[in-house]
Amino acid sequence: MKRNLVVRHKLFIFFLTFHSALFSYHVVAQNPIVRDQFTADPTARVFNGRIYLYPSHDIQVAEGARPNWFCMADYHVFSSDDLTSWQDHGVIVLQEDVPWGRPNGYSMWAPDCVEKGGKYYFYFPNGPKDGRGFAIGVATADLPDGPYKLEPEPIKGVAGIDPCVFIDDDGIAYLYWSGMGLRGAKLKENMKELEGESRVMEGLPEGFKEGPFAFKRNGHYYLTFPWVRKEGGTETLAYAMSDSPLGPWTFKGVIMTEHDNGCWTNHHSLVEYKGQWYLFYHHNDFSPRDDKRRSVCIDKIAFNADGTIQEVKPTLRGVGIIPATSRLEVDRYSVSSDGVTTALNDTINTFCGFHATLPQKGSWLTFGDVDFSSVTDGYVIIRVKADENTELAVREKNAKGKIIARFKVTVKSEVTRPGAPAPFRRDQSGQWLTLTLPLDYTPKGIADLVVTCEDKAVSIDWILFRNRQRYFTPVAKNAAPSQPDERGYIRRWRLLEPIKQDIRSNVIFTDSWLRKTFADELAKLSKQKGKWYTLESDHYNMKLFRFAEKYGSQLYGNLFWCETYIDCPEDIANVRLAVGSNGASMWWLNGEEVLLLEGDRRMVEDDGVSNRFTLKKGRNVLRGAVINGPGLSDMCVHFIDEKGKPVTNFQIQ
Ligand code: FUB
Repeated sequence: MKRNLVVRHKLFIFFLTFHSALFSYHVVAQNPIVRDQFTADPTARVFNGRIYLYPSHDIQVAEGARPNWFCMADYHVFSSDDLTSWQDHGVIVLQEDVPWGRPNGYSMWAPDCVEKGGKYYFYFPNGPKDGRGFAIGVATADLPDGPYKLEPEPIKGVAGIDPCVFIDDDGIAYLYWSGMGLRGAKLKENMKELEGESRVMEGLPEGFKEGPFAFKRNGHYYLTFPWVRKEGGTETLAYAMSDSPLGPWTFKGVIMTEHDNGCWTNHHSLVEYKGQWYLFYHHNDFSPRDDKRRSVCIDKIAFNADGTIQEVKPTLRGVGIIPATSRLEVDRYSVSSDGVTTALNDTINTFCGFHATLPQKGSWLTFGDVDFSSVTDGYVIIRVKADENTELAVREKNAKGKIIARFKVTVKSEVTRPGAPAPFRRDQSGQWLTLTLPLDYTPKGIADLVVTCEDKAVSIDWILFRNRQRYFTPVAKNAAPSQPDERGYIRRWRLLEPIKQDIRSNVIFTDSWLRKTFADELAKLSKQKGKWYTLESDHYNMKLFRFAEKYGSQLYGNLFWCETYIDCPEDIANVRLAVGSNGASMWWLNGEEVLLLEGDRRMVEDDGVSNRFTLKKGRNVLRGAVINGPGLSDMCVHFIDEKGKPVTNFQIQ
């Protein structure tokens, strides 16, 4: 039975590793940084310019494991080059494979990994097959993410947990661990044996200590460790300094105070990456009622001029610049107004993440360091839960900052903003809405994102930005003339801001109705106050609906005036205008009506073809009016010759 379990676990791990290798997970992370599994006891190392994370891997208590206790069966390694996007390289060591370990010990506690002479040495604690307590083993690899080859025996003379290896500037390596106090010893050149006896580190304060992490900075040696400073307390992170790698040490104080929710352990490492020091530590965010299932977090850490360390306050936001086009978990905010709260989305499946609640009008939260450089012009998508008529705004910089988009949630009409489309989706519970709105304003570069409650309470899960698909490009005043495309389609048009029409149904588009409407509108055209836009379409057709979406005040029920200047090198006789439009349209060449497409139409190429005419040498003015009630509007226009072939020997201004 036990063997079956082992085989099944191995198969499961094989699947996960294989799956990871094929589809290695990329998560864009705030705190906690790994969002699909528990991770604890983080050791971060920089290898070849990339940051590698070696945590232990908490799982729910497995059959045969000690109840209500730590339960760890393997190690994963993760890496990143920006501290926000983490790749899971899968399992590197599995308890069943450790030659000297208990195959079902579930005691793969805090590990470490260092590089020496181009080889990677992975150190890990585990329960030995033939005894109680813990031993520390080594596995070696040619690359930081393995494959790792396990040593047949654990390191002799070491009984304990939480190995940490520090290699000094002279190349001598030291092993520190927790076992009858915090101990340290030199390692032999082979990195797998102690050189002489170990000793208890002197000068450390009274109280429980474990999880040593040693490093050197500006000639100072540091020994940092989780420390229970008061009877019945929980772990802080603390440190001592020395001028020698094995002490004696001078105790300096606390780096991080006890977790305020009672999570008993903390465990950490410090690393410098791209000129900034970071503290990696753990907390039980994804398991608030069980502090043996923990998750790795990162925050910046700073040193004083004398080398002492400044205390770190844990943040939800964590570190790193996050692209606006990835999911911004704004519930992990940097700062907020009073009363803003966060809660799990699903208290059973906690990896569904969190949401933040802004309790009242005027509440806000700020999510720092969002990179907008890849957002040109597009949409903001936001997942919210709110009552009828609740309004919220997404802003730049602060609670009074420039509005990026403003939302009004109405349960019946879903979402409204004058003139804006708001596609939405509801989740299965019917409570959460995913709303999409065009941007009123696009921040530049790196900016802080702020969500403000403009009305009643609102809960927010995440926000992300999407670029608008490009439909056309504005043409500069002195731009060179354009050419018809290879099928003769005219892509450059001057378009007047859409003119609102009260049209409930397109069945009214009869010949007589259209003639009267167009004649009335044409008479008013020179007095129209709307703005003209010169645009080059990215497609053979001009997507008038998208034009209205960007420049209009309403999407549906519009009349579009379109003009283009056709410059011919010579007279071109026997030409016909061929048009498709959605909906009806009317066309004039040099002031003369040439074509009317009546009725409710879809845009079909060459749907209407005019009588023959001559395009005169020099400038010709082609003008069109497209009208549509409900539905998408667009049009495609080209000239064709006697044989129906496109006419292309002209330029367009
Ligand atoms: O993760 C198991 C143990 O909890 C570690 O080895 C300790 O440092 C503490 O974090």
